[in-house]
Amino acid sequence: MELLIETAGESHGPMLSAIVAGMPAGSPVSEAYINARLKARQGGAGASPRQRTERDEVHFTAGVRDGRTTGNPIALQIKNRDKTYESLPPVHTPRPGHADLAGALNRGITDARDVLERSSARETAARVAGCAIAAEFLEALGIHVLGHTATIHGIEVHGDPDADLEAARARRDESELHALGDADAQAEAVARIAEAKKAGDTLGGIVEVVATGVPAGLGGHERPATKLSTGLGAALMGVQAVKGVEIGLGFGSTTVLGSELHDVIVPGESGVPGRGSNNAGGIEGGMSNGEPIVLRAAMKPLATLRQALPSVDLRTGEAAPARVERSDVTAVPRLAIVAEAVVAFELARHVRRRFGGAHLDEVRAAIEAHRARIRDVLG
Ligand code: EPS
Repeated sequence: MELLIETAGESHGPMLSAIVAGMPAGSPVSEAYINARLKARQGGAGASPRQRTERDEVHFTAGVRDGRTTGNPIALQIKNRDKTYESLPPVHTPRPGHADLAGALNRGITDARDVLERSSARETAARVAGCAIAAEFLEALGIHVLGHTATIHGIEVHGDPDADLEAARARRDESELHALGDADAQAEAVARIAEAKKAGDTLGGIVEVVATGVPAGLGGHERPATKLSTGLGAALMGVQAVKGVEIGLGFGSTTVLGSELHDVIVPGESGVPGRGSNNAGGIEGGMSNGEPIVLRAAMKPLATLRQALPSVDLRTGEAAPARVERSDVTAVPRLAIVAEAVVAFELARHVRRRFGGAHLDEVRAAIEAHRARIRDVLG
């Protein structure tokens, strides 16, 4: 059973839509849960005034009844309040770093308006809503996923999540950076964002996503396409402005010895081995190994600067400053929410692939049977 999501919609069009297909019947779907995710996605230091205009709320038009999935494809909508698409001016001077120029070259056009309307991170509202359905499914199976901000422009605001990720989520949601680190570091990063705003500049950073309760053995080592790491990497790289992804120690693993890096295998409860550490980030050989999954995604500074960078008018080929569009100073705190959502969706996709099931209860029973078999064989 393949779980799929597609979104449609432009940043200033009338609405965003998503279709999610492949969910089992009987999985809880709460509008309050999804709207809380949408609200978190809109919040955070560095967001544009647009976020005060929009009040993102999900409306289901298919696949959900009485707070449960029916097993049919799910359709949802989020209305835009700023729906000025038709009257917005053409964009002939592409912004360096944005999709504008590459999109104009892709389509052979001199007005990038249609490109930037779709490449805008506004799309992530529909994606977060669709992915939240998968997150609720995972939670019903005891799998929890949390995204939080690790750094802003190099300032470390990382803090370790609580063992109970739901407690960490409450702490994360209280932080305007969506971070778990100490208050002084967070205050420094907030001040840095204010400085960048004053200077008409933008900032990047890193977010971390942690998943607990993931059954061991999701994914597969046999082919690149079966690897959990392939899917998770693609899910994160598919988010606007993400330029790099790490699993576990990631690039940091290149500067330590193998003897320091690899997580020793130790005797564990009921015969199933445990691990001495988790530098692998819960994934070995493209499969979940039963430890928490830990991923990081790097986001570049946003490409829309109030201090416009040099560009070219695509109609004349002459130098001209890039078009200035309203934008965020940084979207890193918001990426924490989006990254959490897409990771949850990808994990749910692998749960569906591995365990199938037409109803949530069937999926739950299949996971239990898998765990019982591992205990039987190794215990
Ligand atoms: C975005 C620019 C800003 C952001 C927008 C993404 O929009 P506007 O130009 O209308 O101010 O606020 O993000 C959202 C609206 C959203 O909901 O995420 C861009 O250029 O990508």
